[in-house]
Amino acid sequence: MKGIFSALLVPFDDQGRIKEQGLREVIRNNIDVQQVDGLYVNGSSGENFMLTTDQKKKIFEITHEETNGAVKLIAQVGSINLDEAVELGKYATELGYDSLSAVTPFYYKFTFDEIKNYYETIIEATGNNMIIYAIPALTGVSMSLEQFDVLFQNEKVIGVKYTDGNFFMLERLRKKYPNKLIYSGFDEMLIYGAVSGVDGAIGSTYNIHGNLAKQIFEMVQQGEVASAYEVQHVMNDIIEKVLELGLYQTLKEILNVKGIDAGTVKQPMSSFDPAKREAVEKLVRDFNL
Ligand code: NAY
Repeated sequence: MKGIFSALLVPFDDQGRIKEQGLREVIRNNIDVQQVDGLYVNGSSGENFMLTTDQKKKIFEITHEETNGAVKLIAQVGSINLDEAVELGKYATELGYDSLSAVTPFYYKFTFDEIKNYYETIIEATGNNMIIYAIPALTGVSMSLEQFDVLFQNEKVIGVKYTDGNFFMLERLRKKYPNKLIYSGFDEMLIYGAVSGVDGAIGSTYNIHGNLAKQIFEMVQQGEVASAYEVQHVMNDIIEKVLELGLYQTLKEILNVKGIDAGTVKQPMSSFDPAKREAVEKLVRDFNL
């Protein structure tokens, strides 16, 4: 379960339907070209929170079939509809996903006891392992070290996907929990996570440059931090441009330029602006993506 995981992008057509063949192409690119160690399925980058339960199941199913055991699979099943989270958790577990993950419940100001109960309910119903998905910038849920402590007491909670820039907290978690899996969540900060001793990283941009992420991660593990920093500079030049042009739309358009059918994003996100196509083509050329 260690290493670089792509937060899998999902191609949609302009009616919001999943492009199955395109999804298979995105998966193959991740495995065969980027050579990532695993896929994080139905996360933010998969536009999960805009999908129906059936669409989420379909994505779990296609991904499981296409990967056919080649890489590790984490199923993000979190939902503020706990019944849906349980249903998806059972579904992914039956398919054989290596672990579940669930975003902290959001929108309503849930108490910590409610958050704890949410995780315990999914774990109990599925019997599968759980990786907490902490992303305070999007959920507004910022857990304290003491609260992580409580969740980590459950041995089925095997780790956390830590999408935050609080490296003091990350260091504290690492020291206290050498045996829990910690995944770094912001691609532009990968090197800092790697230096902090994370077990891996999960990110959207690894769909287009997972190979660079692997280099950074491996260099840091071999003590070659200065070289890793050079690669992070390159990765961040790409990420900076992607963020400027629009995150998911641009990641998909980069794949489209390369001949991988990544489709478009799901409404209410607005589709890629064709006026930006030239800038994307230049990005692909300049960085040999
Ligand atoms: C997810 O579930 O897809 C993720 O959270 C992956 C982490 C990404 N966060 C979001 C909100 O997309 O890869 C990051 C992020 O896109 C990247 O660092 C660019 O900011």
